Amino acid sequence: LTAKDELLKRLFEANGQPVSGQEIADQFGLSRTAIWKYVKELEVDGYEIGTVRKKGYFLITVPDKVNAANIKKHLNTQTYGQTIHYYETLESTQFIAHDEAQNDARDGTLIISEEQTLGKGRMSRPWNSAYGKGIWMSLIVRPNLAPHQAPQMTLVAAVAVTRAIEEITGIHPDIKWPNDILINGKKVTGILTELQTDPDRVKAIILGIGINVNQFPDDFPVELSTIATSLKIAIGSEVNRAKLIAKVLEFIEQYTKIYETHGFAPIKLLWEGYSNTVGKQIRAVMLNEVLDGTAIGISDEGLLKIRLDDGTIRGIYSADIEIQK
Ligand code: BTX
Repeated sequence: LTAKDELLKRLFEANGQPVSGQEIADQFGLSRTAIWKYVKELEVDGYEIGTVRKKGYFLITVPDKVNAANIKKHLNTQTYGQTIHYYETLESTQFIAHDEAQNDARDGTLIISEEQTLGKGRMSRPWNSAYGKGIWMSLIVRPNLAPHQAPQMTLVAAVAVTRAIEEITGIHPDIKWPNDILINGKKVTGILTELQTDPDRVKAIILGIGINVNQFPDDFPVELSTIATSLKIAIGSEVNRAKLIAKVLEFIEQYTKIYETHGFAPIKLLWEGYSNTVGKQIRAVMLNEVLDGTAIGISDEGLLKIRLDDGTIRGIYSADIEIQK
C-alpha cells in the first residue's frame, strides 16, 4: 500500500472516527504536510474529509463511484458481477467486453465505466454516456443456449432491468419492443445485445446496458431533450447507482437461469406485463421494409407479432417501432 492507500483504508475502517495523520506520516517516514496533500488529493477524487484538531482526519462521504468495492457491497449473486473491471473512462464498454470474452473471461464478468466517449446503440447509432451520471456497462454471459435463442436475451435483460428499476425507485417503466425501457414515453435505458458464437453453440453474449440515472434535464444534449429521461428526473432525487447495478445483475442472473431451464414462456409473460407495445397500432421500420398494423404479442421465440391491416400476421426480428397515437 502507498501512504495514500493506507490513509484511505484507515479512513474507511474508522467509520467516521478521526484517523491520525501523524501515525501514517511516521509509518511511511513522511511529513504531516505530505499526508495533508494526500487528503487534498482524495478531496479532488470526490471524498469529503473533515478535520478534528490534534486528532486527525475523518471520512464524511465517499464518492458515488461504480467501482467494484461499491457494487460488491450490495451484490447478491452467484456469478454475475463477481468479476468486475472498472474504468473511469472508455470509448465503449462493448469493445473491452468483446476482447475479454474472446480471451476466456468467465461467465458474468462485468465491464463498467464512469463515462464512454464512443458509446454505441444499435446500428452504430451513438449512445450518450456522460461521466458519473448513468450506468454504462457490458455483462459477458455464457448461458447454455443455441445461437437462435440468443436474441431473446435482449428481452431477458429488458425485463430484469425493468424489475430492478421498480425495486430501487418504486416507479413502473414500460418496455418498448425490443430493447427500450421508457418512463412517461421517454427512454431511460437502452440495451444492445451482441454475440460471439459457434455454428451450434453460443460462446458469449455481450449485454450492453445503458441506464440514465442521475442526469438533470440540462445534462442531455438538445437532440435528446425530448426523447430521453433519467431516473432522477422521474423521481426527483438521486439514485445510488452501485445499488441499482447490483439489483440489475441479480435479476439478469435469475431470469437467465429461468430462460435456460424453462424456456422463453415465463419470460414472455413477464415481458408482456411490462410492454407498452402489445395491443397498439404501430409502425415497424426495418432496413428494407415498413409495416403498419397492430402489435398482438411476442412469439415463443421473442419475435414481435404484428397483425397487418389486411389481416395477415407477421413476426419481426428487429425494427424500430413507432407507436401511433
Ligand atoms: P438504440 O439504437 O435503440 O438507441 C440509440 C438512440 O437512442 C440514439 O440514436 C439516440 O436517438 C438515442 N439516445 C442516445 N443516447 C441516449 C441516452 N443516453 N438516453 C436516451 N436515448 C439516447 C440502444 O440503442 C442501446 C444502447 C446501449 C448502450 C450501452 S451503454 C454500455 C454499452 N456500451 C456501449 O457502447 N453501448 C452499450
